[in-house]
Amino acid sequence: MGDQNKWTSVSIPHTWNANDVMDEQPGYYRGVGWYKKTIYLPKAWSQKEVYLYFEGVGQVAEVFINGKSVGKHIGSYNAFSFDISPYLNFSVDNTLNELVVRVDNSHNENIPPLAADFTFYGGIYRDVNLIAVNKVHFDCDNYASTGIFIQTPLVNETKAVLNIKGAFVNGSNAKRNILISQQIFDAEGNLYAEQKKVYNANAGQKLEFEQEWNNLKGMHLWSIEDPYLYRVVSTISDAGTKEKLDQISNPLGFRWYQFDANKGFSLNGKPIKLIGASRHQDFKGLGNALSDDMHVQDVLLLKQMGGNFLRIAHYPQDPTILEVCDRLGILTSVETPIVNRITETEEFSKNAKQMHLEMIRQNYNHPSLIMWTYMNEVLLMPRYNKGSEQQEKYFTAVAKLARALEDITHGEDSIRYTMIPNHGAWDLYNKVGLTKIPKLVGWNLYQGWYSGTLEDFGKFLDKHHAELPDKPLLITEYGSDADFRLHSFKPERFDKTVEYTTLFHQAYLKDMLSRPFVAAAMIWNLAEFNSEQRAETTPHINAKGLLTFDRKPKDSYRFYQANLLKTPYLQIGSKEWDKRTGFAISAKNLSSVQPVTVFSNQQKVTISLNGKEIERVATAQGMAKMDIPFVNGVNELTASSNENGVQVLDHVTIQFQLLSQDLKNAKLPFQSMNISLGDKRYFFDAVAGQTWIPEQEYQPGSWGYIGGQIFTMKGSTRTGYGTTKHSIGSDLDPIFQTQRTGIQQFKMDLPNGTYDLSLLFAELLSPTKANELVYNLGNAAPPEEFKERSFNVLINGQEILSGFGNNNYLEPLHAITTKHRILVSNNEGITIDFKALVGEAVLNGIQVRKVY
Ligand code: GCB
Ligand code: CA
Repeated sequence: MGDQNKWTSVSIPHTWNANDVMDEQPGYYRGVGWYKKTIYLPKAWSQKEVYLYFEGVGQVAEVFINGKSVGKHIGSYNAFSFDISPYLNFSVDNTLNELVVRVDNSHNENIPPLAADFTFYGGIYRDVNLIAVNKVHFDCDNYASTGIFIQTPLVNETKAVLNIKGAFVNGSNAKRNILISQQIFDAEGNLYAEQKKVYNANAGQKLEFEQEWNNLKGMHLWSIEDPYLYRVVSTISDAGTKEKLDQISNPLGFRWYQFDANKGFSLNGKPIKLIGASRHQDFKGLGNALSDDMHVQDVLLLKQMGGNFLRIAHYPQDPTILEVCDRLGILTSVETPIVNRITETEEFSKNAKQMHLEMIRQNYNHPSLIMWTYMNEVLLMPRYNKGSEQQEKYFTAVAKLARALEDITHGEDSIRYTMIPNHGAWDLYNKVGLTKIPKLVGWNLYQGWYSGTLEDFGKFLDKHHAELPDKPLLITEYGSDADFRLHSFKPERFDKTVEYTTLFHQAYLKDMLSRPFVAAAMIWNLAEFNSEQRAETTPHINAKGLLTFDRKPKDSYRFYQANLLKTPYLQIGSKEWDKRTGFAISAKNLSSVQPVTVFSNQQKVTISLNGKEIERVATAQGMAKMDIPFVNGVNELTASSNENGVQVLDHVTIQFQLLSQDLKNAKLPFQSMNISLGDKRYFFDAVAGQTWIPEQEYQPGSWGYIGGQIFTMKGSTRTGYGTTKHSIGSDLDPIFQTQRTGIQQFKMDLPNGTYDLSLLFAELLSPTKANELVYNLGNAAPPEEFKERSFNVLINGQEILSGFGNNNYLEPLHAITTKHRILVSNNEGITIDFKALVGEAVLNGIQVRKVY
C-alpha cells in the first residue's frame, strides 16, 4: 500500500489537484491516491456500531480497515458510509486501528460526469465523520441518508399535513420494546407538535415507521423573506426504561410552491421571479477542498446580492450549502451530474441511477429544495455521426435513461418538481423528448456571447412559450466572461470586458423580467471556477463569475445588487481599476474624460471629483452613467444619494496617469506608456499597477503603428479580434492574444532622452491542429492555417532582431518579450521598422519608459 517514504502529511478536506490545474502543462493528475490514518477508539465502542461517513470523495473510494477492504463507493459528489464495526480492534482504550482509503479520479466511461466545463478534482475533499451508534439506532444503511424522510404533502394558509417516515434497527441480541418519538420544535425552541409510538422489535430486526399529522394549524410559514425553520427531533428510546438510544434532528419548513407555464413561479401563493445563480464548489488556490465556512460564505454572497435561488450545479455539493439555504431563505435545485453525453452501458446507467437515488435520499428534508434535476446539456456532445442510425439509437438510450431517472424521482418524492437543463439546440432536445420527460424545462442560453446577438435571447423565450405552452420555462444558465482586468468604452461581444458583461446582463434581465412566463433567471455563475482545459484570457478559469475566483465582486455582481436589493444601495463601478490612464483632451485642457458607472437602487446619484460636485444623474436599470474629467494624479471620486432621509455613499481613490498625444508637451512630461497592439481594450495589470491602452494609428508629433491589420481568428463565431488561445509563459494573456499582423512601423515622436523599450510578441497560429481547447458552445473556429514567418526589427535604423521568427524565438503560442535601451537624440524620436523576410511581421505589445 504505497511506499512509506512517499507519504506526505495533509489535512482533510484535501485534493491533490489544487495546483496542477493551474500550471502550463495541459491536463491534471487523474489517477490513484492513497490516504492513511491511525484512529484511536475507546474500548466502550466495542458495544456500539461504528460507521465511517464520507461527505464526498472524488471519484471512486475503497475503504480499508486494518488491511481489510470494507467497501467501495462510486461517484464524486454524494456522501457514503460504511459500517466498519466488524473490522475494528478494541483490546484496550485507544486501541490503534488503521484506516486506509484508496481514491481514484481516473476517467471512467461508466461514471458520470464524462466531460464537462469544470475540473474533476481527486481526493477526500469533504469532511469525514466517525460515528458510533447504539445497537438500536435509526437506519444508517440507507444511502448515507439520515434514515428519516419528511414530507409536507399539503400546506396552505391555515393548515398543513406532515408526514415522517423512516426505519430503525434493533441490532441488539434481544427482543426490545422501542419508543419512537417525533418532536417538532419551533424556531424559539418550543414544542409545537409531538407523536409517539411503541414498536416490538426482534433481535436483528429492521422496522419501518410512519407518523403523520393530518391537520396542523397555526404553523409559521417558511419564505424567502422569513425563512422560518422548525426542527424535527426523532428519538429512539427504550419503552420500559426510557433510556435514550438514538436521536436525529432534521429541518422542517412549511411552504408550498407552484410552477405555471404562463404565470411563472409562486411561493406560498405569491408570485416570485426566481433570480439567482449556479455555483461551483472550488476556490482560488484550494481546488475543491473548502472548509464549511467557505461554503457558507458563498451562499451569503448570493443572499447579499439579492438572489433568492441557488442552482446547485452541476452536482450535489457540501451538505452545508443546503443547510445555509434553509436558514437564509434561498430556494434551490440540486442535480445528478450527467453532463454533455452518456455511455450506453448497463454500468453507466446503474451508476447514474445510484447517484440520483443517493442525492434524493441525502437531501430529502431541506425545505429550501424545490426541484430534483438530472443531466445538463446532455446532447451537447452526442456520440456517432450526425444522422447515423447509431446516433438515433444513442438518442433513444439518452431518453431511456432520462425516463428512468424521472421514474426514480417520482417513486421517491411525489411533491417536488423535476427538471432537465438543456443547451440552446431547440430541435434536438424536442426531438429526443427531453423537453417532455421532466415537469420543468431549463435552458442554458448564450445568445450574444458564443454566437448570435442579444436580441436572439428574447426570441428564444417566446419560441418556447409558443411551442411548448404547457411547460414551465426556467433559464438555468446565462452569462458572459468578464476578465476583471479588461475594460472597454465601446464593448463588443466576446471581448471579455467587464463592460460587455454588464450590457449582457442588462439585456437578459430586462427580457426575463418583462415576461411573466419565465419562472427563473439563474446566472452562470456566482463565482469564477476552474475548468482546466479552458484557454481564454484567464487560462483554466471560466470567467463568467459575478465574483472572481477568490470572490471579489465584479460590476455584474453590483448590477444585480442594484436591481435586486431592497435596502438603499450604492457602489461605484470598477473600483478595483484604481490606476487608470488616458489622454488629455487637448494640449491646454489637461483632463481626460472617461465614463464611470455608479450602481444604485436609488433614483438619483450625485458624483463629485476632488471635492467638487460634477453631476447629478438619474439611475436607469440600477445604473447612473457619467463622464468624469480625470486629472493627472489623485482623483477622489465620491458618489452619493440622499433619499427619504437615507444617505448612501461610496468613495474611491483613482490614480490617473494623464498622457498627452503630443509626446513633447512640456506640461505633461512623458514618463511611460504600455500599448496593446491589435487591441481595442484597456488592460489593468494590478500586479504592476499599470494600465495598458489600445493601439492607435500614427499621427505626426504623436505615436502609433503604420500598416498591418488587427489579428482575427478566421471563421470564428466568437471573438471579433485576437485569439482565445493561451500564450505560454505570461499572465498578460490579453496583450499577447491580440496582435497587429503585417505591421510596417511603430513610431513615437518622443523628446530626447534615454528610454527602456520592450517589444512583446507571440505567434498566434499553430502548426499542429489545436485540440478543442475551448468549451464547445457556438461553432468552434476551424484550425487556422499556419504560415512560416520571419522578420527583422530595426530601432532608429539599427537592426536589433534579425530573422526573428518561428525557427528561433517566435515559438507558436509562447509569449516572448525583448528589451532594449535606447538613446534618443537630435529629436529623432523612436522609429521601429519591421521588415518581413518570410510571411508577415507581427507585434503584440509595446512598453516604453523614460529612464532619464
Ligand atoms: C454551459 C454549461 C456550463 C459551462 C457554460 C459556459 O452551457 O452548462 O457547464 O460552464 O456553458 O460557460 O460555457
Ligand atoms: Ca496586443
